[in-house]
Amino acid sequence: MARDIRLSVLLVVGLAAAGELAFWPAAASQATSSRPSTSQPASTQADSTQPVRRVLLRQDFEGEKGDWGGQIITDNVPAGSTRALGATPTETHWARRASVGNRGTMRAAANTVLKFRYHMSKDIPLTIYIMDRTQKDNLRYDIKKPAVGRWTEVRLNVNRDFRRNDGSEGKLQAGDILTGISFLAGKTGTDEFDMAVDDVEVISLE
Ligand SMILES: [Ca+2]
Repeated sequence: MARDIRLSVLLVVGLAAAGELAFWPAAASQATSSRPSTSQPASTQADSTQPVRRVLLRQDFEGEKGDWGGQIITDNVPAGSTRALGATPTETHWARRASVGNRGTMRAAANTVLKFRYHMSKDIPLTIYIMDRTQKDNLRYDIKKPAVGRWTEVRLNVNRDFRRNDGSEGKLQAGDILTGISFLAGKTGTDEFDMAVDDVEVISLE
């Protein structure tokens, strides 16, 4: 009995190795034939569903005047840049604030990406607010442990990563109207440090 099983196993392995076993080549051919049959529609589909990329906001602070709040700095800026936006003290709550795009509006997509560079001189959490005018609340993201002493690039998916500032689980929805972006850190009267941002971009993918 055991010998029969061994022989059967050997037979199966032998036939399979020779490519003569009916179900194995069938499965293999199914696997290979499914590739060409699906690759064509898949690639067509991929082309037609390539997200449309729209730059909703791009600010490098290189121009003399722009839609921002803070103080232009020219020392210790990222490589390839001559100017960045330094955060300035606020009288209430936040020790430092820099803001961008307060006068315009942006329509969010299903995927709305925020990119920027920041520089912090101290290990103080960096909070980002994006005002969602449709939801009438700020959307918030916290960088709890920012890099200190070096320019660092951040890329966030606002729909996925940000939450409403009221503490609810509400998220950014496609079609929402966004306005200014604020970069905030520290507590007024307590924290002294330098913070700057550069190359702020909001991109919609839909
Ligand atoms: Ca710049």
